[in-house]
Amino acid sequence: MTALLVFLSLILIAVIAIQIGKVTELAAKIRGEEEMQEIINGRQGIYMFVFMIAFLVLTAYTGALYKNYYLGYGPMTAASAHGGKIDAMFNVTLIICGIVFVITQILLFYYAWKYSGRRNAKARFISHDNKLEIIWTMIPAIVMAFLVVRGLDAWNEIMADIQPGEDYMEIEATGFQFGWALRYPGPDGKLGTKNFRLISGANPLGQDWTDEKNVDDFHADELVLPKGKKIRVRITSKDVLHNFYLPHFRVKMDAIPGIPTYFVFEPQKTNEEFREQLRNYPEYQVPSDPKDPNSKPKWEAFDYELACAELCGNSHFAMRKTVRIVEPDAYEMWAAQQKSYYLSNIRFKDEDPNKEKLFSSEIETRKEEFIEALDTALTTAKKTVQFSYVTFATGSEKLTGVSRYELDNLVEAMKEKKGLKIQLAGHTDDIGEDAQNLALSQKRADAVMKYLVSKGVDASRLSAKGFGESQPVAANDSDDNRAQNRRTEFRVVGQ
Ligand SMILES: [Cu+2]
Repeated sequence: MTALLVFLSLILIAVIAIQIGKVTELAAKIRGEEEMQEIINGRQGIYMFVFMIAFLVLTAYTGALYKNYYLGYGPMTAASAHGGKIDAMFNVTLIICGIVFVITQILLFYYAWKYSGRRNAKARFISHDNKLEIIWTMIPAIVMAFLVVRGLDAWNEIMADIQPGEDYMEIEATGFQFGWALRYPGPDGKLGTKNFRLISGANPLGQDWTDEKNVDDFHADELVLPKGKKIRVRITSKDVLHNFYLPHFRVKMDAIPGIPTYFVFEPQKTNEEFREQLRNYPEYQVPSDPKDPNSKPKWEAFDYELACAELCGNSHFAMRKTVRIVEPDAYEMWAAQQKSYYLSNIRFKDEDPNKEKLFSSEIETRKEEFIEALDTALTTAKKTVQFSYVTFATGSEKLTGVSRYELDNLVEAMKEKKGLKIQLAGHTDDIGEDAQNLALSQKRADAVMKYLVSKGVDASRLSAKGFGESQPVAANDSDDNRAQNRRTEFRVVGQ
């Protein structure tokens, strides 16, 4: 129905326009062409003038109407240290261009009205005027120089890298189709090295696991940062061009495959503080979900966002991520809960190049574990300690490289407690011949004893016995249980 009405209106307007044209033509014939032309010129001059006023008034009106949605004004005041500078720069440019814009529009339409075609009027012709040339070259040149110098100054300040000795935190954002992989440096504060040749299903960023700085690096699903700390974001891409964009912080930088870029900024308002900033404006008091009038108001549902500002493919929108700026304590708590990617996904798996060695942090925690277990054996009725990390090559008595760390803890304890005497015991699961298992467990217990002796423990304080499959700690009915039964232990026989 509406469509029909619109269609009919359009036809009506067209008919009216044609009729007016015919009437004007007729009137022109009656009055004479030239006289008629002059009347039309005058009328069009007035239309020009009316259009100018309507246009400028509406421009100013819409500008004022939507001011609370623009970055840089009222609720959208920047949330970073450098953001205010960028906003101020934009404002100065906007004011200068705005003044020029209004003046030129007024002159354009005013002249169209004032000098609308008249009989006998003659145009003044100026072939050249030095003064005029100088004026309209100098003024823009001075204004441009002012804007450029100011802009360069701000650019150098905002794009400056971290200075030596400055306190900062570095994170890494890798863009891919379609998402961001965020990597944090972990407790050591350093991001590990990467190599694109190492990228695989298990190693999505190509981290080099032989670099110890990678051991504690963790990957995060959301961008969480502490307030008031300088953040250096290392920005890269795995496939096409992306763009790391944090609108509320005025951070925007291309993510380019093969060329790492960076951006340094300092968040100054937590999400909570920014919500308070939005709260005072009516635009943010409407329901956040337009379909549900009972949903939280917009200001309360607000979260900062990380977006990709490069149209990088058909699911480009899916690169949006929530950003949380929190107080430094809350950040520390969050970071402490994050799990190292390497330790939880790679450590001791096939792709781990460090299977044969332990990192200092692991040596320390395992030592603590061992001391506690030994302490329990010495002070309670439970006299047996099971080695948690002593393992052998499959089917043989050859100790694996990492076994030595736990055995060294035992060596140290034996040297400290002079009266300590122990019996080493080997156990297997039920797979294979009984006699063979018994022999293998004896050989394994002997191998451990040999190692301890080689480290200077007196052989008289040691004995070794293989129990084969005779003393299982779990039913041999699953792979996990069998693994529990394959074990090496020692029993305190004197202290
Ligand atoms: Cu993208």
